[in-house]
Amino acid sequence: MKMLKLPKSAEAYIQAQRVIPGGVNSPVRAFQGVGGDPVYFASGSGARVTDIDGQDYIDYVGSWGCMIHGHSAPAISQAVKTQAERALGFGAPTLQETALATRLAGHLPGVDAVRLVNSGTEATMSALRLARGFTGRDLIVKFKGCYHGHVDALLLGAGSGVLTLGIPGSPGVPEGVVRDTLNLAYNQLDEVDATFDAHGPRIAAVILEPIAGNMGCIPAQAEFLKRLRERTKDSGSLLIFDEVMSGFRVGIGGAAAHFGITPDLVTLGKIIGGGLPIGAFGGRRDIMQHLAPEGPVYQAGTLSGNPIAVAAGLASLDLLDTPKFYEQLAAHTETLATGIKDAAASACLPLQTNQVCGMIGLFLTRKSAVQNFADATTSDTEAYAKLFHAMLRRGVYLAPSAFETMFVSAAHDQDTLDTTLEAFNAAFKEIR
Ligand code: KE4
Repeated sequence: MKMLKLPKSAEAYIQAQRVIPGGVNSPVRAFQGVGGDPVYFASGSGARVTDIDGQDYIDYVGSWGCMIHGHSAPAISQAVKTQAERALGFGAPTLQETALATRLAGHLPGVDAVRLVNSGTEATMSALRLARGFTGRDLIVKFKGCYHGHVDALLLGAGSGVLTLGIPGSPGVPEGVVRDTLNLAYNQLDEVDATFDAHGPRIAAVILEPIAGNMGCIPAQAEFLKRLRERTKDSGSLLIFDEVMSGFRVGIGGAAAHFGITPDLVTLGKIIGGGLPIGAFGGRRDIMQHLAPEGPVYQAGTLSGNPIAVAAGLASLDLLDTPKFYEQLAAHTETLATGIKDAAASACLPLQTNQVCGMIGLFLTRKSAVQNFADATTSDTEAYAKLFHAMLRRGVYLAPSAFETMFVSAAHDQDTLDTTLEAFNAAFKEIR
């Protein structure tokens, strides 16, 4: 009997599962949110990626938001090559680290000093420790549906992988570690007021995604952020904006500038490394100076400030720092979001979308608005899974989970958007 020739990705997945848990190095990649086997990619250029079977896709994951300039942007690749020929790393200070920290502080409201780390998780974990060390308090407030990496203290009711896998927290996180974490409803003022009325003087910090991207894309409401800023200031708690995803995506000053609200600390990742492993956290000098070796709060990292990642990050920021960049990205985001809504409407499919520059959230729900985790979970995840595969077959790679965000890059030009919208029109009609 002629054996059915499996696509190379399917073969690769079988091999990977022998030596990597679940065959992947990050859970969301395993397609458990949409079914089927993950696609293995071999190369990327601009808005497109190519899998190991030679199939091309228009990519709306972009390494989860890192590739705002598209894949293999020449200036970033060249910066990496040049640095790699000099040295891969020292575990000692380099001029480039100071240059990147200076650039970040120069663009981000309220940031006087920055510490570079290696991932978004490291950034949020370190920012929490710094906030607790600076205030001498233990309580942390987070919001349902916001994901801040796999930090023990924040892995409860998180978005992204945890939400997709339906694990409200995770085994292995000791009760004592989450005892001091409060998990409130996003965009809702009553729980914020009640929590600060009851616990204000004990709260070290509030951490949130000011533009959530891990329960689908849900921007905070201005009134909600304003209240958080007021209540944290009044109670001596710190406000931490987790901008690992939104930083340098929605604008050169991030969500803080977008909303005109200055946090006490901000966490960063993804775009500031041009796609290479990086994270950072920064904020007011009087807070940051509590970090070792200047202060008592310990934080460290062998590869923190690695020159290759920093070179890629500097090149990425150079490409962003032009007046037209965000204007063009916002215009393309608007074109795409509008086209997707029109396509769903013509297929008589219930669809809500949220969007900010460079980010689109798709919610297959009849709700008139999606403003928090409870709204987001009314999304029809089975319908999303069908949409995902209908689009994949048409050469468009969406996030393999209903609770992620579509990322638009500078490389998604009008032709790319037109091709994408043709695929959405056909896919919506197929799945209705
Ligand atoms: P990393 O440790 O994955 O670099 O960053 C964690 C993190 C922190 N904060 C926010 C707002 C984030 O979005 C993330 C990571 N984002 C997910 C995408 N939804 C990463 C994808 C994955 O987990 O594989």
